[in-house]
Amino acid sequence: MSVFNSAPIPELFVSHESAQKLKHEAAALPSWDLTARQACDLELLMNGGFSPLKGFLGQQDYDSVVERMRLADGTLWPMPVTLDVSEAFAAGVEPGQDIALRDAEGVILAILTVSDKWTPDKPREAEMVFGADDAAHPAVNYLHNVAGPVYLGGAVIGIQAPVHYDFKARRDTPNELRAFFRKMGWRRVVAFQTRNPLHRAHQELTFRAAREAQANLLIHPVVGMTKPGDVDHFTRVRCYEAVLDKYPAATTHLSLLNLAMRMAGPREAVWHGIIRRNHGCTHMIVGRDHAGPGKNSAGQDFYGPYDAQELFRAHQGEIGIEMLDFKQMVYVQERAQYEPRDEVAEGMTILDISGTELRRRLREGIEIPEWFSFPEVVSELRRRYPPRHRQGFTVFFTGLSGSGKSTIANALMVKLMEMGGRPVTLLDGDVVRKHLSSELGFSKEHRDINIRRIGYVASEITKNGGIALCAPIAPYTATRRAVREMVEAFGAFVLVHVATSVEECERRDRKGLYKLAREGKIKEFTGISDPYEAPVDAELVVDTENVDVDHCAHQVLLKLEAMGLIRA
Ligand code: PPS
Repeated sequence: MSVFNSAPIPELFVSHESAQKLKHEAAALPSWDLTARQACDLELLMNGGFSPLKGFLGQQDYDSVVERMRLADGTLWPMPVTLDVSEAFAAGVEPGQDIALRDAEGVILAILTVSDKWTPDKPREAEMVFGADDAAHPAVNYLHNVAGPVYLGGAVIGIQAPVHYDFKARRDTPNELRAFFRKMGWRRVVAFQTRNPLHRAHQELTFRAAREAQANLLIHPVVGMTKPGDVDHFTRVRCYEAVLDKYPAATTHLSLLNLAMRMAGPREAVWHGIIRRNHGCTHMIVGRDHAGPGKNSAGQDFYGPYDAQELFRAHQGEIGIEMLDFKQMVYVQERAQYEPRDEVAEGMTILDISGTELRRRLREGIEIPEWFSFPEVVSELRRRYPPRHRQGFTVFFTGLSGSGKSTIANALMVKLMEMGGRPVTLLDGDVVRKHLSSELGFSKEHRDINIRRIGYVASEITKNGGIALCAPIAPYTATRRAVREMVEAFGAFVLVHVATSVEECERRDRKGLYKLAREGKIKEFTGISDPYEAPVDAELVVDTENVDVDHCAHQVLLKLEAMGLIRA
């Protein structure tokens, strides 16, 4: 174990000449536009990061990975790496056929020789791989609400690697890293996997690990996809660069890994180990709650804080890399240094700032102490996360037709404009259907497209520091959640449920639509002949019965004030 092997790892790319030829031939093949996650997976398949995989898993390997964490031939592999597609696309593809895999701009990156096509049992995949079929887990949510219903498996022929325009010099393939280690004479390398900015606790952890293993250090942050709501990778890389000169240059390297994380805790830790082995590392740090997905829908942790270390330990020999396990690092005030929580002497004062507390301090512009982080890192974070009253945000009203969403949203808009400071845009249901979604009807599919468009525009407005007020019906929980995720990447998302009952809406029937719906003249009418899933995650529920509009809008205003989004 942990024998340094600097020999190149097999890649799936064909020669430059073959690639040119194949590219022309592939243009005529059925082609699949890769999703962001699939593009990450394909990159690591092609460059050997996912070795020994030779392509997207076929059905037999998939079943075996899901069931027992191994490929069908018994090789340890903990994560299903599958190509999920739509039913419509799958219908036109049969095993034995080649398809072209294209990036978002249409560039052909690879050819997949389809060996298998099947409809996976997603609840089973969720239970077995992620530990619960609970949509509070980001990967389970992805599985059910983002991934297509059909999987294609087969060998990949690599034509070209996805192009990245950002931080080019900081990205290395497994073979580039192996060559670098060889050149530097590094025979022992400990990898530090991270999806967060580096604070002092992390630095101490990496110092201790390198010392313990007498190894060089590879800071290996994930820049592909991480947990929704994480600090974006642009900001993080600037933070990493800011602290790099606090490390000894001769024994430290920073390299970015374009992995799409699944937040699968223990299984993910094993996967990370295999990936780091492929990148030429001999050791890997596994800390507390490695690749943890947060709380489940009952408010409990999905995995125990040290489950990942246990599973890694049990498979260490096969992973081929040594684990350096650490308990949580905490700051001991009297000793003015970081120590693993279980080594702190009795009677000492432990200081710690959680991720949630850090976000609160940034949001509210409160001091972040020097013992916690480096001033350079804090200033990058402050640049990215100005206090809330200077950030953009979205207020998303949901409720039945005629519930009063638009009226309240209009009143709120005027009040916000009166206050000034940020531009306000109202994306009202009817207005959106006129300008953005005129071709859409009211089927579930069309409603979802409509809401995602609204979410996209709202997230852009939020990103650019404005206020977006949305007032569609938005009857489906999963779609509202998708919009929340889009917006929360850039600012606050305030869901307001205008909870007027269907009886009251029908009694008011301001547009005469309920009457038509009852008569069957309008089909798929929300609340009458189509579902409305009332939110359980609303920041505010307003009751419009016996309350005037002005008061409702004022309630929202008070909520925004309480959240620090506007100043009194
Ligand atoms: S959705 O589900 O969110 O996409 O709907 P939305 O775009 O908000 O709907 C906007 C208005 O369309 C009118 N309308 C219907 N609503 C529901 N079901 C059916 N079948 C339907 N047909 C037309 C309705 O007046 C909605 O207006 P609001 O502003 O909600 O009263």
